[in-house]
Amino acid sequence: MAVLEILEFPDSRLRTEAAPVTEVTTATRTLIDNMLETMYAAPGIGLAATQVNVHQRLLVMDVSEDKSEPMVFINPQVTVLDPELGEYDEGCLSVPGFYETVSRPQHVEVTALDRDGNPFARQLKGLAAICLQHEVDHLNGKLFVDYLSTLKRQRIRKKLEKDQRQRA
Ligand code: QAP
Ligand code: CO
Repeated sequence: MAVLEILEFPDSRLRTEAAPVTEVTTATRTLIDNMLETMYAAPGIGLAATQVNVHQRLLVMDVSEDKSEPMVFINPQVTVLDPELGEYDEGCLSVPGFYETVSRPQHVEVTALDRDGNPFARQLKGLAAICLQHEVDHLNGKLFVDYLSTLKRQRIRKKLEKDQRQRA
């Protein structure tokens, strides 16, 4: 297994729309394992393939307290079950150091393929529902900072660009 490099805002590659996975292969499962290792190492609760510069519709999450419940979603399709919005202070491994309040539906159903390529459906509530929508946004080239004011987003962009220049 391997820890992969995570793209950081405002990298334009994070704006790529990911393509559906056409076949779940051993290469897909290797990518999933590496994404889980990368997410746990960070540590984080969710990671989309887009963030590791792989533009396929695939994401991993683990919102459990003791990091014992890895979840994998390939070609996820989200249906909102209750449109009532809830607020959550979201972060993102691609936007390190920033947390801002975002409103999203709190109860969704997701259909997807599992790591063996078998279809499944699951209802998610609370943090799991929020995290799933955040990760599906990545697959569509969208970031949580897009929900913020232009002023806040620019402030975050300038700080991260400075951090990135100092590391280079
Ligand atoms: C997405 O984000 C998420 O800034 C997953 O310095 C987060 O795992 C969805 C992280 C919250 C809903 C609510 C962020 C780690 C991890 C940072 C993450 C950081 C180190 C973010
Ligand atoms: Co994110």
